This record gives sequence, C-alpha cells and structure tokens, in this order.
Amino acid sequence: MKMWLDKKIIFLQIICCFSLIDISYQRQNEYNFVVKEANYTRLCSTKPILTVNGKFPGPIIRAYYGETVYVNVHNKGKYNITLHWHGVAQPRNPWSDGPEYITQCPIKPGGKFRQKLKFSIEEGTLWWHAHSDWSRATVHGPIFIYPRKNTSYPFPKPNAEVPVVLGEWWKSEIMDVQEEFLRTGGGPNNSDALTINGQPGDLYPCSKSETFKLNVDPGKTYLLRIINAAMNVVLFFSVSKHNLTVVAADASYTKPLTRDYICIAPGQTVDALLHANQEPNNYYMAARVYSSSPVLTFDNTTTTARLHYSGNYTSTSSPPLPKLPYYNDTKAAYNYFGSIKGLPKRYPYKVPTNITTHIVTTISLNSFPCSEGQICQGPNRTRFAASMNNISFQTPSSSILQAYSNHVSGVYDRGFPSFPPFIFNFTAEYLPLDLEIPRRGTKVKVIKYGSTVELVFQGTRLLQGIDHPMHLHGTSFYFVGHGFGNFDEEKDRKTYNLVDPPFINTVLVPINGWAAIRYRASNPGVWFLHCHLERHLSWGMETVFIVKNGKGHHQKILPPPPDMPPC
Ligand SMILES: *[C@@H]1O[C@H](CO)[C@@H](O)[C@H](O)[C@H]1NC(C)=O
Ligand SMILES: *[C@@H]1O[C@H](CO)[C@@H](O)[C@H](O)[C@H]1NC(C)=O
Ligand SMILES: *[C@@H]1O[C@H](CO)[C@@H](O)[C@H](O)[C@H]1NC(C)=O
Ligand SMILES: *[C@@H]1O[C@H](CO)[C@@H](O)[C@H](O)[C@H]1NC(C)=O
Ligand SMILES: *[C@@H]1O[C@H](CO)[C@@H](O)[C@H](O)[C@H]1NC(C)=O
Ligand SMILES: *[C@@H]1O[C@H](CO)[C@@H](O)[C@H](O)[C@H]1NC(C)=O
Ligand SMILES: *[C@@H]1O[C@H](CO)[C@@H](O)[C@H](O)[C@H]1NC(C)=O
Ligand SMILES: *[C@@H]1O[C@H](CO)[C@@H](O)[C@H](O)[C@H]1NC(C)=O
Ligand SMILES: *[C@@H]1O[C@H](CO)[C@@H](O)[C@H](O)[C@H]1NC(C)=O
Ligand SMILES: *[C@@H]1O[C@H](CO)[C@@H](O)[C@H](O)[C@H]1NC(C)=O
Ligand SMILES: *[C@@H]1O[C@H](CO)[C@@H](O)[C@H](O)[C@H]1NC(C)=O
Ligand SMILES: *[C@@H]1O[C@H](CO)[C@@H](O)[C@H](O)[C@H]1NC(C)=O
Ligand SMILES: [Cu+2]
Repeated sequence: MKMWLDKKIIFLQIICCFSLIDISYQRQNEYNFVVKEANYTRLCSTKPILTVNGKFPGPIIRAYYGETVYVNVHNKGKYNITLHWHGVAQPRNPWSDGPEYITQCPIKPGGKFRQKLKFSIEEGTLWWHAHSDWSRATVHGPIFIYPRKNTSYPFPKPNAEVPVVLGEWWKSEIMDVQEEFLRTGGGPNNSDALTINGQPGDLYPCSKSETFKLNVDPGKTYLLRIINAAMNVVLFFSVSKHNLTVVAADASYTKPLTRDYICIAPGQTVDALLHANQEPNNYYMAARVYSSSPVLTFDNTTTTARLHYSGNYTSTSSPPLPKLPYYNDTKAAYNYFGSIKGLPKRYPYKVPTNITTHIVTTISLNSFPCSEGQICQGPNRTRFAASMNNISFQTPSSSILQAYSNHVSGVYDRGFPSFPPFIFNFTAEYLPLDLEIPRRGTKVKVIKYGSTVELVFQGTRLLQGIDHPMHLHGTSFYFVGHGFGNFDEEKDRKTYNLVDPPFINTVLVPINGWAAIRYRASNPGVWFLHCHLERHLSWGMETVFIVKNGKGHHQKILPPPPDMPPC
C-alpha cells in the first residue's frame, strides 16, 4: 500500500511538472498559451503567480528541425505581457520575436496575439519566456527541437529526454520586487530559493515531498535538456557521482565534452547526456550560484532534485550532495566555457574570416546622481544604472520595429557608437567617479544585410566588475574568444578559435574581461541585444541592431501579421 502511494505521488508529480519524454511525440503545430494566474505553494506559503496554462514551468513546445509552429497567446492576466522564443532566429520575421517596445507593443490584459515560430537552423534545446517587465520569473518553458525526419543526433540516441529548468523563486510577488528596486534606485532583493523544474528541493523548508525526481533504469542514457531560466544568477549544476557529457549548447551541437559540473548563464541552454552507470541508489542533482563579485550579495542557497535508480536496493537515507565549484570560482566557470567546441560539420555556415563590420562595446554598471524627490539607495546614495558604450538604453513607449518599418521618427535614433566613445583603462582597479555617469538614449546600430560582424564585449570595472551574459536576438553567433583585462586587438585576435567555436546565442563575458563573437548578419529585422541578467536589463544594458533588407526578394522583412498588438 505504501509503495503504491509513493508511486502515485510520483506519477502525479510528473504530470504536474513535465511528462518524461520519449522521442516520438504527438505532432502539434499549434499551441494555445493562456497567460493567467495560478496559486502555487513554495517555501511553506501559497501565492498566485503568473503562468502559461496554469503551469510552472510552462508547457514544452516540441518541433522538428525547420518546422513552423503557431502559438495563440491569450492574455488573461492583469499585466501587459509579451512572449519571446529565445534563440529562435525567426528568419525575416521579427514581428513574432517578442521583446516589449522593441518588436511589438505588449498584449494588454484580455488581448490576443498569434505568434509564428519559424524554426530554421536550430536543433536541440531552446526556451520561451515573457519579455516584458519581470514576469519571465514564472512565465517560461522549454522548447525541444528534434532532428529533421530521417536524420539523427550526432550521438547515440538516448533512452529518454528530460527537461531541467533552473529558476529562481521569490516569496514576494515578483512585480513588487521589480517595482521596489526601480523606485528606490538600489539593487533588487535576492531570490529566496533556486529551483529545478519549479521545485526548490529538500534542503528548503516544506519542499521535501515535491522535489523533482528523475527515475532512471540502470544502464540507460538520459538526455538532460538544461535551461537557465533564472533572473539574475549564473549557475553551476552537477549530478552526484555522475558525469555529464555536453552534446549541444543553445540548440547547436558541440563536440562531446565530459565534465562533472557545468556552468550555465541566464539565457543559455545545454544538452547533456547522463549515463545511469553507477550503483543503483538515490543521488542528488544540484545547482547553486556562480558569483564573482566580492561585493554583491546573492541567493546562496542550493537547489536539489533526485536521481532515483529503479530496482531492489536499500537506498542511502541521505545521499551525498554533488561537489559544485565554489561560488566565486571564476577559473572553474571559464575553464568550462573555454572547453566547449562546436561541431563544424553541423555549422550553418563557415566561421567568418572576412569581417566587414567591427563593433566594440563596453558593458558597464553605472550610477545616476540623486535628483530631488528621488529615493537613492544605490551606491554612495546614487541610483543604479547600466550601459553599453556609455549609453543607458531608454525603452521607448512604442515599438521600434513598427517605427522602423513605417518610417516613423522620434521613437529611436541611429547613433549607437561602434566603439567606446572614451578609451580608458576599462578594467583598472580605481576609476575616476565622473566616468561612472552614463548618457541616456534610445540609440540603435544599423547594419547592412550580409555584413560579417565582429562584436567585442568589453566589461569594465566602473562601479564594480561582474560577468554579463550577453544575448542577441535574431541569430546565433560564433563565440571565438574571451579573456581577462582589456581587449587587445593585435594580441587577442591571434588567440581566436576560428576552427571549432561554439555557435550560441548568449555569451558570458568574464568579469573585468572581454568576449568576442562573429556572425553573418543575414536576417533582416530589428534585433534586441542585451544583458540577460534581468536587473542589468532594467538598468539599461542593452541596445538594438537593425539589419537592413537585402536586395533579393527573400532578403526582406515579411509583412506584419494582421493582429499585431496596438500600443
Ligand atoms: C488563490 O487562492 C486564493 C485564496 O484561497 C483565492 O482567493 C484565489 O482565488 C486563488 N487564485 C487562483 C488564481 O486560483
Ligand atoms: C524517411 O525514411 C523512410 C524509410 O526509409 C522513407 O519511406 C521516407 O520517405 C523518408 N522520409 C523523408 C521525409 O525523407
Ligand atoms: C526586500 O527585502 C527587504 C529586506 O529584507 C524587505 O524589507 C522588503 O520588504 C523586501 N521587498 C520585497 C518586495 O519583497
Ligand atoms: C567522469 O569522467 C572522468 C574523465 O573523463 C573519468 O575519469 C571518471 O571516471 C568519470 N566518472 C564517472 C562517474 O563516470
Ligand atoms: C549564505 O548567506 C548567509 C547570510 O548572509 C550566511 O549566513 C551564510 O553563511 C551563507 N552561506 C554560505 C554557504 O555561504
Ligand atoms: C528485495 O530484496 C530483498 C533482500 O534481498 C528481498 O528480501 C525482497 O524480497 C526483494 N523485494 C523484491 C520486490 O524483489
Ligand atoms: C573567493 O571567496 C573566498 C571566501 O570568501 C576568498 O577567500 C577568495 O579569495 C575568493 N576568491 C576569489 C578568486 O575571489
Ligand atoms: C571581404 O569582403 C569585402 C566586402 O564584402 C570584399 O570587398 C572583399 O573582397 C573581401 N575580401 C576577401 C579577402 O574576401
Ligand atoms: C561618494 O561620493 C563622494 C562625493 O561625490 C565622493 O567623494 C566619494 O569618493 C564617493 N565614494 C564612493 C565609494 O564612491
Ligand atoms: C589597467 O589596469 C590594470 C588593473 O589595475 C593594470 O593591471 C594594468 O596595468 C592597467 N593597464 C594600463 C595600460 O595602464
Ligand atoms: C559617459 O558620458 C558622460 C556624459 O557625456 C560623461 O560624463 C562620462 O564621463 C562618460 N563615461 C564614459 C565611461 O565614457
Ligand atoms: C500597457 O501597454 C499599453 C500599450 O503600450 C500602455 O499604454 C500601458 O501604459 C501599459 N500599461 C502598463 C501598466 O504598463
Ligand atoms: Cu549584465
């Protein structure tokens, strides 16, 4: 009886969160996403959260390589909302991309928007999330993209596939957390828990029975589709006594890389094989923060889930936690990132060597001085800000894509600089305070169709150095190099990996360092470029790249759908 009960609970729990999947799935080209509130209990209390279809994390979208899928979004919540399909290039179709006031006006409460997801070169795992205010904390879910019919994975077919969605949970209502830090000018409250598939795990109060549990059979192989959906934290993830073999990153295959931990930044995804090749038992999988800054506080809790072998054995009552790198282990983080190699035979095009467009941009934390009537809980009684090339991005109140395509002026301007407007020792220990205050603007960069772009992100030590996960919409890019200190064109270009770099959509730029990416700008549209730490996005660490139409018929932005939400 007891056993039966346990099984039933496990069964229900799987239904509640995700079904564990085999590879053949019910083909579905159309999804209905109802954005609405649902009550969820975590950390001993119940509160309403915004969800899609009442689920947290939200439903999985499944598609084959190259397919087109439609999502009918219906906003039954009380907030404006937009949905973004993270890492889906959306060729010629920025209209469905989603970032609020960049490619669309929000879907208002009661409103609907039918979004088209055109999959092209992506294969592996991506995810979708809200791209308005901070609602993505609970409004997000996985996207599984299977190989084209009659083709296969570049690795042995796994016995099952499992979503592993990493997130953050606040006891307070997330909109209050956002409202409070924007009003006060200080940093946002840290989350109260990290989560795996929506569950904090049994190291937190009231979380024992709900902990996510992955049941495995000895000898079988499982494909973990890992997503960092956290708002503000980079994470280390590991499974006790088991290795992970990374086979894809950001829906692009990689050379197999076997490690006992991974590091994953907000926005990134990792496909990793887990071989159930250990003594049958109960094991923990766990995630906790990677945070390099000596001054920032962070949620230093550990989220866990269980790996449970089938069979008849006496399980250890308290299985060991996996060894995770220490919070500030920058070496562990970049040793891992630097080891990921792409799979050239699966590249969509060769790594560009003939660069036509060079862009270098600083990414900085900043402060604005306190004006009268403001609350200023930022450093030294200022208000926090952030910038790229010293411009703190001001989000307009109508869509940049609409303005661009209808030739409406006054919404944005074209002055985003291709190089830092002022050259200083970006990573020097002490920097003059007057460099700290950025300009405000809504400046975009216009790029010719077909350009080959090299973009270097240069972290600075203004205010404080920290790692930034920079994410580009509309295309993935080759991550060709990274390093610490100031980017040195002469010296550092020679260290680039132009042979087998990973092809990704979000790159973690090292603390007080730089990262270089290259790609071909062949997707016309209005594409957001931003830090995927939500607090930095809120403070202005973003810009927009507009890729112009090409001359050919198939090189132009498609017409907008008839139901674009109005402002
Ligand atoms: C959540 O629970 C509260 C208190 O029981 C209830 O008033 C509210 O209607 C519930 N909300 C939803 C969306 O179910
Ligand atoms: C896939 O392979 C099967 C059997 O070899 C064949 O009948 C079918 O036409 C193929 N489908 C495609 C889309 O190539
Ligand atoms: C943020 O944290 C502070 C200090 O713990 C607390 O007083 C405040 O209510 C919190 N704000 C929100 C929105 O949770
Ligand atoms: C993990 O991988 C390392 C290096 O490949 C290997 O030495 C070790 O035995 C593996 N551990 C397990 C549990 O498979
Ligand atoms: C986490 O932070 C709390 C509060 O600052 C501190 O007491 C605790 O020692 C920290 N735990 C770890 C593991 O660093
Ligand atoms: C499990 O193993 C124990 C000890 O070997 C045995 O007594 C028991 O009958 C087994 N249970 C099942 C369901 O096989
Ligand atoms: C990491 O943190 C520990 C403990 O706070 C400290 O002793 C160490 O110097 C830090 N390491 C780095 C690289 O900052
Ligand atoms: C590089 O690209 C430019 C512009 O497309 C072209 O004019 C030039 O010939 C190319 N150079 C090489 C070496 O391919
Ligand atoms: C705080 O501001 C004052 C006045 O502008 C300045 O002299 C001081 O150096 C600042 N301190 C820090 C830590 O930024
Ligand atoms: C820049 O600052 C760093 C860190 O303080 C220092 O090591 C380096 O020598 C400085 N570079 C120059 C060119 O001054
Ligand atoms: C940014 O621009 C402001 C206003 O022009 C200037 O005061 C500040 O020094 C600049 N900072 C940097 C890092 O360029
Ligand atoms: C919702 O969106 C509309 C259209 O852009 C805007 O006018 C309104 O101010 C927004 N509401 C909130 C609460 O942001
Ligand atoms: Cu950032």
